[in-house]
Amino acid sequence: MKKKLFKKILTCRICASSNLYDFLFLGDLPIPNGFVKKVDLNKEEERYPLVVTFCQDCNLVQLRYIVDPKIMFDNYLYIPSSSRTRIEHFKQMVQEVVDTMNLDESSFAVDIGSNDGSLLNCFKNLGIPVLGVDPAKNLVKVAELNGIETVCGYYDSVLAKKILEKHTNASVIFATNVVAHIGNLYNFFKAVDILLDKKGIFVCQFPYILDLIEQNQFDTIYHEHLSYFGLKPLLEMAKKLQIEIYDVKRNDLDGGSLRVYWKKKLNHSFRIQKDTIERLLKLEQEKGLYDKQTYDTFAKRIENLKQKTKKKLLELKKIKKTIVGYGAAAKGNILLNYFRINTKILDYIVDSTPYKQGLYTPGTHIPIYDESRIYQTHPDYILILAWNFKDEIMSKNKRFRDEGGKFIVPVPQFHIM
Ligand code: JHZ
Repeated sequence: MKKKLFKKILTCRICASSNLYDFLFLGDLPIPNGFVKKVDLNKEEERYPLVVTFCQDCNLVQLRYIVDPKIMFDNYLYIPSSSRTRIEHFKQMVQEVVDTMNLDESSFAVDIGSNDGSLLNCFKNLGIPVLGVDPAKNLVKVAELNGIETVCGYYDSVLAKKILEKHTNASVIFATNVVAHIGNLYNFFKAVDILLDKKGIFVCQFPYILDLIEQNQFDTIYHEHLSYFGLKPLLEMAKKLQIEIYDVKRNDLDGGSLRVYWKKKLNHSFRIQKDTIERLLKLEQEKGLYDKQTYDTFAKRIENLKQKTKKKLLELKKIKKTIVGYGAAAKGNILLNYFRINTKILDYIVDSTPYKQGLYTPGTHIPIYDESRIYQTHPDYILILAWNFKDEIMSKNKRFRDEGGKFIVPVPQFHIM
């Protein structure tokens, strides 16, 4: 019998409550980074239910169905270095930590979900020793070629102890856009505690649920992201851990992210920013993040957005306009599949990631080319699927607009620029 590749969760990942409320069903979709080779276009793709649920006890928003991580991450085509904005963000984030922690060549920085080593490269350039951890075999090879030592595997307590056989405890551990991907959060955070130096800090960052809801960022909901964090459920989880949150900061990356700073409970060298934490909790409460109705309203808005967007794109096709996509992002693939946008609407998609070029988008089978194709075919409209980088994309394609082309930004609202 074929092994089941996904499972349904019955209890909350943080508080174990079964008081879960399903509020959004985006369909049975292929995994968002499951790009298809030309020879496989006629093969049926695996599809997995994308259902979002809200824990009415600790208020964690999470996926109902969990796909086996090996299917999603053992071979991974997304790389952070495809965006200048993200690399700039990494540089600033690293510099801030290096300054506040006074890190130097005797320190040790670890990045969990280190991908091609882009973040650690910022430490390396400052002379600080580094180690990456990532499950994607293909990307570990790339990181090693970039001179970033990387352990291949899924980070947990066993792996943390193995790292300690060869390395010292970490002065700083990063996990950017990683905690949302973790199934067993308690094991993961325990593993962070194991590897962290007693004076060290752990910094995690992820797309913030408040921005997701307010800005209609439904397309950042996909199989890779098991949890959609607000501050409250994280504080709930921290009660059972040996590490605690001492500060939180919002920023604009990826449409709005939350950066959370952790330290060991026994480390008193950092003051807990109680006011900042309380203020954010108050805001979450005021914005209705702890209320299931907020999520019902969100689901309705997304359905409306789908109808409106589809209608407008079809109107453009009716008057014979050509439209292409920009950025074969994971989020783009969710938008295309949920809105049912295929080659009848988009001729092709351009993407700067060499690993994605020559492949086809999962489910919708739109061909992916390098960015220069835009200037060979001169489309009328570009639909920016990587809307989180719309400024970067529009500024590097000024010529397209100068020549009469128009950009469409699909989120938070269909908008022609
Ligand atoms: P981007 C990934 O999501 C997956 P995606 C992951 N699960 C996650 O959590 C988020 O990142 C944060 C292209 N591009 O970064 C490159 C250009 O072609 O929004 C990328 O394929 N030209 C880890 O995939 C895509 O757009 C450009 O000038 O949604 C952007 O993908 C720029 C700026 C980007 O992540």
